[in-house]
Amino acid sequence: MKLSRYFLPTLKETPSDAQIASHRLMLRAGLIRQSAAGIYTWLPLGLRVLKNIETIVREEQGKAGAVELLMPTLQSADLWRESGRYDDYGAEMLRIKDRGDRDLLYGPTNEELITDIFRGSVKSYKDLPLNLYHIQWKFRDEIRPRFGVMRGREFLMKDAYSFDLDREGARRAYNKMFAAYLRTFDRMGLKAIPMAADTGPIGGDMSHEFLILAETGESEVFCHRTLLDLPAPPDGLDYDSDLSAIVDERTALYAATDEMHDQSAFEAQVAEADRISARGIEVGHIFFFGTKYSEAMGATVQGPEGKLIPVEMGSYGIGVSRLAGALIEANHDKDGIIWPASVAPFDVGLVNLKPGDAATSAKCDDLYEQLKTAGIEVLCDDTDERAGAKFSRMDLIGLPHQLIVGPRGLEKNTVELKDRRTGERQELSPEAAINFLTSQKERA
Ligand code: 5CA
Repeated sequence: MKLSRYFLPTLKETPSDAQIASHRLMLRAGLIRQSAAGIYTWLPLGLRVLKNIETIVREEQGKAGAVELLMPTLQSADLWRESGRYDDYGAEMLRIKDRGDRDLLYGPTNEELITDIFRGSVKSYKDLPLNLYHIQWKFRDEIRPRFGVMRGREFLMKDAYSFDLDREGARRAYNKMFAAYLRTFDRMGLKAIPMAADTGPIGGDMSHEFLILAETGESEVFCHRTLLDLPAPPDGLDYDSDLSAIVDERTALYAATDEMHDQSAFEAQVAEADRISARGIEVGHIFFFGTKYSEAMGATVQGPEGKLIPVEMGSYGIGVSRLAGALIEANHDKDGIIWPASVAPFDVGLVNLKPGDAATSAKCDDLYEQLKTAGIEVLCDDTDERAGAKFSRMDLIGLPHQLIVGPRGLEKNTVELKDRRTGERQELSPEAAINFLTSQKERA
C-alpha cells in the first residue's frame, strides 16, 4: 500500500477526552473515530488489525472443533420472552420496533437465537457434540461507555455455543474452549490469566474470565506468580484428562476457592513472594450453564433410549474489538504503538526519505514489489513530508519493522532497518534487508 493513496488520518495533538493510552493511540494513529458515545468507525488501519485478530480467533476456534455461522444483529423479542430475559436484561438492551409494531432488539449476546436454530434442526443425540460460533457486532447500552473500544456500546464479539448430551460432554466442551483461549491469546503475544468468575446475566454455575494484566484494567486479579510463567497448552489436545488437567492447574493457581476472591483470604493463603495482585482487562469469558436455555426453550434431542433430553450448553465469548485496545495497553511506549507481528496492520513500513530523487524512488518501488512478492505486507511512505514527520508517524502506528531508504545510503548500496520494539537499527544491503524480513515473516 502506498501511503499517498491510503487513508491514514493521524492526529498531531493528543485527544483530551481519551483517558488511557490505548484510546489516545487508537485515535492518534488513525485506527478509529468515534461516531456516537461508545460507537466507532474502524478506519482502514484499525480494520486491518481487527481482521488479524479475527483470523487468529477463527483459526483457534476451528482447531477446537467449533463451526462458524453468522447470525444477524437484530433479533426478535419473542425469543427472549421465551427465556425470560427480555424483561430481565434491563436498560442495557437496545429495543427497537419495526413498522409493523413488532418488538426487535439489537443482540447483546445470542444464547436465545442459537438455541432456536439448534432446536429447529437437531433432533438426535447422534448429532452431538456440536459447537457453533460467529463473529458479530453486539450492542449493550452501557451506562458508562469509556476507554474507547474497551468498553463500547457497539462492539465485536466472537461468541461460541456448545451443545452436549450430558454434563461430562459439556464439561469437556468447556475445557476445550478454555485451552483454545489460552492458545488464542498466546498467539497475540498476550499472557491471559483465567479466573473463576460470576456468571451475571448469562447465568449458570461455572464461568471463567480471561484477563490481560494492565494498570488500566477494570477487574482485579489475584493470582499465583507461577501462572504467568506457564506456557500455552500445545495444539491438538483432545484427551479429557489432559484438558481437565490444564483447567485444574490454572484455576488452582488463581484462587482455589471462592473465598480467595476476597483479597484478605488470598493474602493469608499465598506467600507474599508468590502473590500477584494487579488489574486486568477481561478479553474473554466462558460460561457453563447446563439446561437453563434448553429447558426454557424446548431444545431437546432424542437420547440413546429414545427419551427426549434437554441439551447441556455453554457459551464462550471473546471481545474481538476490545482486544485491539488491550493489545495496545500491553504494547506501547512514549512514541506510539508497538504491534506484535501476528496482529500488525502491515509487517513493514517502507520509508522513502527523498521521493523527489528518481534513484531513491526507483529503489523504493523495487523493494516494495520484492516485499509484496515475498508475501510481506508493506506500507510505503511515499509522501513528500519531512523525514522527521515520517519517522514519528511510523513510530506512532507501530509496524514491527521500518525499512528506511535514502540517497546517502544508496550511494553505499545500503538501507536502514529499524526494529520498532527494540529501537535497534542496522545498515545493510537492500538484498540482505529483504532476506531478513522474509525470514522474519516465515518464522511468524
Ligand atoms: N454470551 C456470553 C459469552 S458468548 C457473553 O456475552 N459474555 S460476556 O458478556 O462476558 O462478553 C464476552 C466478552 O465480550 C467479554 O469478555 C469482553 O471481552 C467483551 N465485551 C463485553 N462487553 C463489552 C463492551 N461493552 N465493549 C467491548 N467489549 C465487551
